[in-house]
Amino acid sequence: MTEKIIVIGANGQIGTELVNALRNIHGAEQVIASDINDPAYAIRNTGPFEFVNVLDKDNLHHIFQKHQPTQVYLLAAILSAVGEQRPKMAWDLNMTGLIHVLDFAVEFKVSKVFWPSSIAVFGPHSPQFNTPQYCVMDPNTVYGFSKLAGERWCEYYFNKHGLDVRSIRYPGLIGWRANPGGGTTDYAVHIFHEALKKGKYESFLSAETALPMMYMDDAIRATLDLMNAPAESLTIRSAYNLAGISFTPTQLAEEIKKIMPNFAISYAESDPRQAIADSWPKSIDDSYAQKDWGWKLEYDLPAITADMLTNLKKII
Ligand code: VAH
Repeated sequence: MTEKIIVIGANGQIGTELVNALRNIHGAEQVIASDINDPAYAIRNTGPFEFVNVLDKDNLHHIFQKHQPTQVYLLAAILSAVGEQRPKMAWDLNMTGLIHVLDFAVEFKVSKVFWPSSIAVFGPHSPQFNTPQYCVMDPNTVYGFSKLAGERWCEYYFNKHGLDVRSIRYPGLIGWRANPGGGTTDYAVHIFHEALKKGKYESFLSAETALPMMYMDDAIRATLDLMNAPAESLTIRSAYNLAGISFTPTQLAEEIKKIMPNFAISYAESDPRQAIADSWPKSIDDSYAQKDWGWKLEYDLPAITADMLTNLKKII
């Protein structure tokens, strides 16, 4: 069957990479990039584009009516740090936007929907190490509990409406093709840009703040592996834990110094994102993803560091 895929939030860190990956697989014309803003440079003139505001039901309904999508990827969201500055806007976009898309996916019989969750669904009382798929989840950021509630909605639409919606609890994502947008893990991308531009970087997270991270190439492959898995093999309809690799700003700086010996890292006195990071797990158990759809990580910290510096050097 010829797929017709809509990516909503195509300008974002994940969206731009997903649009390119999906266009390489299905052909540019089969993948409609959409966003509330003009197309980002990374996807401009590479295929069809629509303006979409997930909070405008008429606009969204028109796009579903016009394109009759077979798959929808909803990536539009406000992330953890910005979400604490604009809590009501974050809740509205992350929650109401999701429900609009779930409803239209049912109405237009979309065969598969993808929606990103995050390790931000865990909180201060969740196990901090090797955090399991099922445990206490008391997220204390609007972003975190909007993702937790979103997981509940996804599982509800699967059970009540038979909608094949799939999701992943992404760790922090690191990539060179598009910048992150207002998260707590953004330091792990900014550090590479600053290392190449200035030879130094002031981290807004403290030296020993360990967080689960993942290279974007792994994250995109995981997303497509999950979406291509046979429905009957999936035992999780909230969102799959995905571990990535855990490291601290110090460990990342040490890895950069192996390639750029003069690079220097310093640490900000205090930053509101530190409390968010401290509420998140330090490492994740992703055995369900390994069992259900054969997940296997490829990029470790040395590979991430080498690939980021090699590619950013060409565009900075
Ligand atoms: C954030 N990049 O920092 C996102 C992510 C696990 C973190 O969800 O908000």
